[in-house]
Amino acid sequence: MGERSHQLYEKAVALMPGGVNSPVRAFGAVGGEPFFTARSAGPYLYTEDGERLVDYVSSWGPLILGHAHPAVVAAIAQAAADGTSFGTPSRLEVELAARIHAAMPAVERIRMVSSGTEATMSAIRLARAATGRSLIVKFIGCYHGHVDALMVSAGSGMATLGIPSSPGVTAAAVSDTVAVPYNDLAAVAELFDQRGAEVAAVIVEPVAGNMGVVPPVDGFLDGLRQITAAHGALLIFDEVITGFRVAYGGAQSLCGVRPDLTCLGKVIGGGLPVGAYGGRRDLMAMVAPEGKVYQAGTLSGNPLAMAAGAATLDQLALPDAYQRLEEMAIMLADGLAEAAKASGVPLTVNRAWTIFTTFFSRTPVRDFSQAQACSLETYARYFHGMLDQGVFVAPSQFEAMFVSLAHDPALISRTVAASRQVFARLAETQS
Ligand code: KE4
Repeated sequence: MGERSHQLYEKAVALMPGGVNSPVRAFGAVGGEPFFTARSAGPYLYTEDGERLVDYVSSWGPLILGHAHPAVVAAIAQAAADGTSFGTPSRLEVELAARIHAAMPAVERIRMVSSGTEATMSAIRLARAATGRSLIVKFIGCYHGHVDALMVSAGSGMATLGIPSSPGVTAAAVSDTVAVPYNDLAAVAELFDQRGAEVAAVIVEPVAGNMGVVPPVDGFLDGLRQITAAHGALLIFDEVITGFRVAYGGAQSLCGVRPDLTCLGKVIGGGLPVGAYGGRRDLMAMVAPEGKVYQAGTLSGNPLAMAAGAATLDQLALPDAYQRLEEMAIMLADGLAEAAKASGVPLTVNRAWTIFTTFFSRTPVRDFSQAQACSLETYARYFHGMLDQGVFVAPSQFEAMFVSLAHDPALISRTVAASRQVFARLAETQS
């Protein structure tokens, strides 16, 4: 990358681990030094070295309107002029909470926090308190933030006892966590046959986005709903990615399954730090100060973040927003698939409404073990090839591609055209 990014990277590495404030930004999965962004607008990132990149990472999901949307910037500016934080309740918190509740009837009441991690951490604490049980069931390859109890990397195959996926996460912290393969309802049923009475909750991404996009197979989510209800366990939908991304009402509005608790983040903050958890009225009544389940946050419900989130949702509520997003996602996903096919590069594309992933695999990808079998080396070459063409896709095979309302069909066409050269070069070096 350019000289200014390199100089900044040198300074950044001296000050911050990997020179970044979140690991995936360091390009570790694809190699090379990360570029530094100076500013962004619409569908573009502008690097410190004057390059303009078409952005399909979307700050990992939040920037569904594109960067620096005028309505969002104006809302933040107005909120800032009225004060950056009050430490008291504010109208803006009520306004965002009301929008989310109206969009997601299962979210009968809600608590704002400052990240998706806080949302899932709080939701599992609440589930354990509400059921008096300890066991949490998650899925291999699903990521719910860096909560100790959910940092479990389990082997493939049947139910696997929690194995810490990071140093510093103790065996004790994950001793009440079990991971099973995504889309494997039989594995869930078997686990519940053996230990159902111990399970506080199943937490699931209703569309997996952290192994790359892996949609739920037919009956998977309905099955989770039935099994958890039958055993008195709660069902938690982690919609930090899918909430207001795949539809205004999130994945739960599309799959027809009503979770007991929902975790949100990303889009609801419009690019500012916001997470939230919410759900059944009787469960949320257990959260302090009404109940005894303690959870708190200095900047929870921050007025600037609330304003950015509300302004974002108001744009998404406009007619045809999701139709446009899905049409562009289809155009891009199909275009990339056709470009790869024309060059003879094996590619499997998984799409769920407005999000998708291009897997460098000859076979279907329905769980993490199949995602791991992809050619990560080819993905890395694809990433750099696209970057050389001025297109920024996720610097990891295990992430989603995001379009925004700032993209348009002409830009998608140019991206597909650029990809043809990239796939052609991949094919040359492949043979
Ligand atoms: P945050 O704490 O990063 O706001 O949210 C954690 C989280 C929870 N649940 C799901 C389904 C998520 O995808 C995430 C965070 N996603 C990652 C990558 N997809 C964010 C990128 C990063 O870690 O820098």
